[in-house]
Amino acid sequence: MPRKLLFATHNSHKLQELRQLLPGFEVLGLEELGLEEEIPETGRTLEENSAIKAKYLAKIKDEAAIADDSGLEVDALHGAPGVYSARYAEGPRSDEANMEKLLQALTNETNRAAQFRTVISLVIEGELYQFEGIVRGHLMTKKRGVKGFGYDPLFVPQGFDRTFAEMQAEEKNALSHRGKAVAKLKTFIDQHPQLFQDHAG
Ligand code: ITT
Repeated sequence: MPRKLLFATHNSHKLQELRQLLPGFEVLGLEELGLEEEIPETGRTLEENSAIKAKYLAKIKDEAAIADDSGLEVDALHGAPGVYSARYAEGPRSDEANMEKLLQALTNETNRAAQFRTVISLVIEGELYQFEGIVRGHLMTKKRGVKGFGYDPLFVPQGFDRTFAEMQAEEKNALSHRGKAVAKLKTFIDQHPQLFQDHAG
């Protein structure tokens, strides 16, 4: 029987990526757990919001839980949109509007360097553990590709000439901020089997 892992997300793309990255686990998102409400992300950093989401779910379910808070940090914008990446553009949440706003903010900007950063939180037995993943790269001046989600059509990881949206999921996962953070989470799980036997088995 695969071990269950509760994941405090409403983002179906993140959920899909986590499932691919953690094949030995049955990863359950908020919808499947019958939790429709938005968890208030009142923190000012990825670390804070990631912890808020994992603690919220761990408390409600009285079980171990994980969360992912992530963002695109653009060098020329001093790290923006960062923690505000999901709602960068005004109005209803839209990847398209976010990308348009970003392209406008970078008009005539020659420094296109950026990174995706994620902080995965694990709350287990009342303790919080965090795992960070970063992928550096640069931003295109036009969208390319249709795979992935969020800002993927604009982001080319270092050493490549294709955007994340032009890559198969496996290729993105092998390079991505989320892939790197999950690799650290996996190492932690392997090093603490007793924690997972008791609480998520
Ligand atoms: P949950 O809080 O429910 O997990 P969310 O989409 O609101 O989902 P965040 O608050 O962490 O998640 O916002 C992250 C945003 O950063 C996300 O909506 C995308 O716009 C962007 N982002 C994060 N990871 C990305 C990735 O792998 N590819 C492209 N964009 C990404």
